[in-house]
Amino acid sequence: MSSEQGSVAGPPQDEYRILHEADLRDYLAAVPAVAARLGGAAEAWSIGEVGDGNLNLVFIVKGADGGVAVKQALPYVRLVGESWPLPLSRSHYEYLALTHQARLVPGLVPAVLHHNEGLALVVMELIEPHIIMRKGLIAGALYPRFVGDIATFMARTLFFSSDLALTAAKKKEGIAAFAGNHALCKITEDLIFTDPYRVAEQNRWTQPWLDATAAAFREDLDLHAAISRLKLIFLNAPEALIHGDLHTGSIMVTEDSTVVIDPEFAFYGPMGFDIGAVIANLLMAYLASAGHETSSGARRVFEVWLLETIENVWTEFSHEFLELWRTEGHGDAYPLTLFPGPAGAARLEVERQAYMARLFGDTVGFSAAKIIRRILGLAHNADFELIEDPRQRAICEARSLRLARAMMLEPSAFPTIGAVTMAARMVRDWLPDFAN
Ligand code: SR1
Ligand code: MG
Repeated sequence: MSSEQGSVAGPPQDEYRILHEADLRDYLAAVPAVAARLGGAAEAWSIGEVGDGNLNLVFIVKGADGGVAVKQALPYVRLVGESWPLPLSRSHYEYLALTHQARLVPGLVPAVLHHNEGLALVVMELIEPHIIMRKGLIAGALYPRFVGDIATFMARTLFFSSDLALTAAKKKEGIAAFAGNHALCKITEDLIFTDPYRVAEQNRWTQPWLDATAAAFREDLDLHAAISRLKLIFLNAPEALIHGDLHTGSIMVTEDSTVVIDPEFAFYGPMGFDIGAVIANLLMAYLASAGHETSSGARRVFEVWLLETIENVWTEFSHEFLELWRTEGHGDAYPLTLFPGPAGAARLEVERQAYMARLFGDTVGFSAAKIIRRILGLAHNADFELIEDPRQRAICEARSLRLARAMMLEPSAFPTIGAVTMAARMVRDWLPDFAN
């Protein structure tokens, strides 16, 4: 029995075991903060395992007065099984990231009610009536709050963990605190930056239609150089504490609320990896949309909204990030003493714009990498997978690969987010050879 079950966090507690329903009920009943939130008799609580992600168990528990979500890390990759072990410590990093984010963007992440290191368990408030954003996008739903919320989430979490806001000492302490999460980084390094470009047992794609494209990606040395440059940035650029897996399956939404979940891949890495993840997943939702329409043009309003959303994500993020830099840029980078007077202020502003242009370039590259991995690598996404007709699915995927390949190989053709959405609009009507 835990000595600290009433606290949100404490030292390593119970010895690890996979919790099943009865076990979980007894465990939660002994955590006062959780039992109070659920209310009523523990025997009457409903408990259901709802995890549909690739790695963990997720339980929804409901009582007379309220509900909680319980996430427990498994000692292996759920998607693959026990043959692929994975450290339980990811739960520790998820807890660290969630509590850090809660300070910076309260309301945009779930509140942590309890954490048990030994059990690799985090109990959070139940986010209701939200749904996973990816499911909403597949259904063609519009989310008017999303842009403002995700722009704020990214601007504040990235800025306040960067050298623009922190002293060098604080920044290095942050890097050290997350440095042990390297097994999760390695998943990204392999599944996103390496495997889709080589023969790898776990790769898969929509056959036979994408066979030739997959082979071409495995042989394209320019592409291999481009993805390797991006991999080096991922390995080598601890710019900020990033979420690390910010796809639309890690975002819960209603029309008027957004909550970002699942930061177990968090570490100090390149900011463009998070921004690129959001943009990539919106681009895939856009290019998958044709596969979900019941008649030609039936989802046009949704698709127009998606393209506007993609543009606004970058525009609002960059606006908010720059405002933070101008007003709260007290970190050790760009010391204000080096930029005195009006001439100094003007020169620093030029530098800020150059910084954002470089960050946008990273974002475009990472966005492309995120698209390619979902079509040629191990872990696919439901946007495409739920297109029933495999040939139609392959058409949507081929369009996405064509766009992603151009974004990765010709960054100078994508100097603005408008250039990205324009290219997406053009490729939406392109037909691959196998479709003719
Ligand atoms: C084996 S894990 C595959 C993917 O699931 C997670 O959500 C990450 O995106 C990871 O790359
Ligand atoms: Mg996840």
